[in-house]
Amino acid sequence: MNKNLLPEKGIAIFYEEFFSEEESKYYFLNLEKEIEWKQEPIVIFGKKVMQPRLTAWYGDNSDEYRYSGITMKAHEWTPVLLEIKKKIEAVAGVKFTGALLNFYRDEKDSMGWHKDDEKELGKNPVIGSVSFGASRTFKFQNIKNKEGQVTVDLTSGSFLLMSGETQHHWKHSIPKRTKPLGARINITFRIIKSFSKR
Ligand SMILES: O=C(O)CCC(=O)C(=O)O
Ligand SMILES: [Mn+2]
Repeated sequence: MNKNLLPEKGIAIFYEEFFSEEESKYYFLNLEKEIEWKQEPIVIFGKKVMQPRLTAWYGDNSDEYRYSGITMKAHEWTPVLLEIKKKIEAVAGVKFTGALLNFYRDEKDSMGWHKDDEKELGKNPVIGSVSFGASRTFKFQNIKNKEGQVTVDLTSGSFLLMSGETQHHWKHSIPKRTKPLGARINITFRIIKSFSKR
């Protein structure tokens, strides 16, 4: 059985070799080529700065999704994204309706501390996160307890499933590294419960 990585107040189940090495290589090459990767600005403390990675947003319909102060318009699912989505849904027991994709070009690309708690995701979001390419360290930090930190190596072909109250009590990040690393693709599948009116 796959165990919960979190000691309390949330559920994060890690499936290390969810996809085979061969599948993972194929998915990496396909996504690197087929996805419309872009470097987008993000608003931090009211200031626009470029995100330290490339991103893309894919989903069931062409509605817009707000994420950290920016609005992204969904591209239509590609056949490969639908194939990956189907495989993780069989284990997660939910239907995902959108996915945020991240391309970390090297060890200098990163994602800062945040919670996946956009109101469009509802009260207790289910987030299915898959990784291909270079392994990166993923950190959880308990928001009340400084000592509460959990680290997991997100290896190629791994699947991390977050649910329950995780996004209320834990922040997560992908820190920059100093050791040279190759590229990594991450897909975080989400369920959009409501669309914001603008
Ligand atoms: O790259 C990762 O594993 C994390 C991505 C993430 O946290 C997000 O897209 O919200
Ligand atoms: Mn996140």
